[in-house]
Amino acid sequence: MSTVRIIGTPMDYGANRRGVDMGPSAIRYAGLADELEAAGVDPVDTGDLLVPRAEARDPDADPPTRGDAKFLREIEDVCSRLATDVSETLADGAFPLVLGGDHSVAIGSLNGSADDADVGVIWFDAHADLNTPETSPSGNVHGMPLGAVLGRGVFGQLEWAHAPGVRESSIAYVGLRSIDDRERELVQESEMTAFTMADIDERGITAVVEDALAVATDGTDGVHVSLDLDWLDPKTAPGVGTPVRGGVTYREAHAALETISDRHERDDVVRSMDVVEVNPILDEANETATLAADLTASAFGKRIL
Ligand code: 4U7
Ligand code: MN
Ligand code: MN
Ligand code: MN
Repeated sequence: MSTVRIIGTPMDYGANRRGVDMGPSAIRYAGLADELEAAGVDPVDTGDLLVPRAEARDPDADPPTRGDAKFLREIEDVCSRLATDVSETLADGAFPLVLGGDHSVAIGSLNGSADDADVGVIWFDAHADLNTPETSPSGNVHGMPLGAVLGRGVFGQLEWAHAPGVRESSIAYVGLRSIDDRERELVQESEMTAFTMADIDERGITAVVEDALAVATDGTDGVHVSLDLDWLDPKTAPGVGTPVRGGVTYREAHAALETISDRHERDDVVRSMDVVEVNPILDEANETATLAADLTASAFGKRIL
């Protein structure tokens, strides 16, 4: 039975402090560990990384922004420790499952996962998250994790952010539907593969996820799955900070993660995962956290029969 190490990362600096720091508790409360056990894996919860309250910072210290990326120094501190935990988990032969937190936690997960390996990425998200401080319209780092690991813009000089083991050509987006004008050009000029909602409409979720798996496994040592809950339609997942209409349905989401776990059961391809952007403040009776726990269990092999 494989061991899944749950690493809570209650950080909301990247989403400009809006409540996603409560995501790990909410997902645990929704029964994640029991669901994983039912799926046939052995969950070990290592608790939460320490994420200092931004309010507790010395008010006389430098301002919380660096260039056009808010809280970048605080994010560096958390992501550096997360990267260490993720790479140690892999070295111990266990599977790192990171609970966010906002999507900037993926900078830590990916630096850890790709510490000593070439890693492909499947990015389930409404958004492209490819901004840099130079291009971001908001300054929020949760819109920049892929820009960071690819070392774009100023991130090229930040070793904690840039993950050279993640190659552009091994990244596949699934479900894109909200993209800034500048980001659209960046995606089009890049070597990444982008499956939009329109591709899912046309071809069906299973075919699209199989293609995404082909991209992320080609020439890599394994795949990192990053699940942003705003990938789903806000009617199904209301507890997210940046909802966008027209997302995948409950069934499509399950089918996608079941397709991932079917492939994983054959070839052992998935090496790390994060589940991010659950915002309990905006949720309805923990619905989105429950969905997050459920989808994660599907990714680890939970089935109806
Ligand atoms: B998420 C945005 F401008 N692109 O950069 C930005 F629209 O992790 C949104 O996918 C980012 O939830 C969304 O701030 C980040 C914006
Ligand atoms: Mn995201
Ligand atoms: Mn998103
Ligand atoms: Mn690095």
